Amino acid sequence: MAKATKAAFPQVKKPIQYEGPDSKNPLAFKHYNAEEVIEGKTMKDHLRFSVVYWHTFRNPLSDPFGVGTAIRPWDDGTDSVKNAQNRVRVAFEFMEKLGNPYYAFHDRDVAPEGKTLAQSNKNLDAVAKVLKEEQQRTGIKLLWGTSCLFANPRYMHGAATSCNADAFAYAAAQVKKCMEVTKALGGGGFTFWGGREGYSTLWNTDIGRELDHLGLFLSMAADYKKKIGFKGQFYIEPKPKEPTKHQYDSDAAACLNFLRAYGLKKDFKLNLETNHATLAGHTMQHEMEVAGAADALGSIDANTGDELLGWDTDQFPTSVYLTAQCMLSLLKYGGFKTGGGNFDAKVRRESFEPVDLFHAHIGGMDAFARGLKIAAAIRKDGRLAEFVKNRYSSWDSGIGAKIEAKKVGFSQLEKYALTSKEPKNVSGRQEFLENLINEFI
Ligand code: XLS
Ligand code: NI
Ligand code: NI
Repeated sequence: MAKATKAAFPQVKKPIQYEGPDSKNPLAFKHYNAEEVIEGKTMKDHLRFSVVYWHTFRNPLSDPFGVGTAIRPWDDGTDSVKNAQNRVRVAFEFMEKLGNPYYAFHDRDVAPEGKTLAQSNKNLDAVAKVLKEEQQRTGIKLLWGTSCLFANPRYMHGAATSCNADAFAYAAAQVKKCMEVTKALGGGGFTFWGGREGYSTLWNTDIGRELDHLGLFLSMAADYKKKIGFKGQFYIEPKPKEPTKHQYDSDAAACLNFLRAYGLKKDFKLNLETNHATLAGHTMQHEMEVAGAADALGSIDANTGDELLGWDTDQFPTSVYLTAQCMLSLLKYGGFKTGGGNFDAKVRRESFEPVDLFHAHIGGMDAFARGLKIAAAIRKDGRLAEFVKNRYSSWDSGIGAKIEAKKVGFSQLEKYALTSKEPKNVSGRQEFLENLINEFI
């Protein structure tokens, strides 16, 4: 099948090129040079950029105070399957020109929801057919699929944690289908963001029961994954609030605890999102380190919030300090295996033209490419890693090594403390280290 009939992005005639840091061309990369090799791997393979269908192709750019402003000339304004199929071709034209290797979707952003579940499944199949054609035509791959279990009113009380068992069943059926489609499209993963899995008031909520149901739901998903031989990675995406007052998957640590409690740790990794981290009162670096240390760092939703706004603004990442921190943690834990740098981000309501989608993604890709270069330079320099290593050197021999090897208990330690001098501390050198990092920014 052919591409979208009329070019949807006439300002961008050919793929965005790398022109280097001195370029003044707004439609060129200044830092993202896909084939440039860093630490033995191309930038493309390190960063594994992914475009999200929901924000980039479905977000009308409305806010609680006003209607959508987005101009998307290819969209005929209907909820038809035909319009959805045409939009797929536009999406792939965009991604071909941008040069990102991956994309991600929710079942309900790619295809319209029908009057019945059977009709919705049929619609999804009809659109997935075009997704497959376009994937084959362009070589762009599906990073992960996910089910929208939060927009339809049937999920107002949650999906897996709904008080209504019928909603749970419906959600299971929806995930089953979406997992099948994700598998058919060769998807690298499947994400569970806990849309409305949480509560608005404790007066009507049985937390224990709801968490048990969430555990059951995810176990069933893992069973079904094995049953159909879907090899993709499962991810949980932490977020502390919004839309509910308290989301059960509040942060990386809460998710890890949940996964361990329900015996699911082996089946899931985390998909961390910067804006969710900050809503949880953490930095993204904190979340990445918590996940990395638990061998659960799977993928990232590469966006950012606004320090002065307390909600999920899902902005494109532009802070090099942030991306350098992300890339340092990522490289430290061995890089992406199945995951990627997924731009779960939307242009501002005032940036309503199609070309703004290019500016936004180019900026995010360049910011991460710079972060990668900075992180690699810090690692090559070695002073930071050396400092941390030395800081823990008391554990490498003597009593520290004995503790780590579980060779001593409280009695031996008491004996040791009674016969040793007062523990001698050395400076943490925070300011020295902050200055060191700034040498590279
Ligand atoms: C919402 C989430 C969502 C997930 C996918 O805040 O970030 O977009 O990434 O369901
Ligand atoms: Ni997200
Ligand atoms: Ni989000």
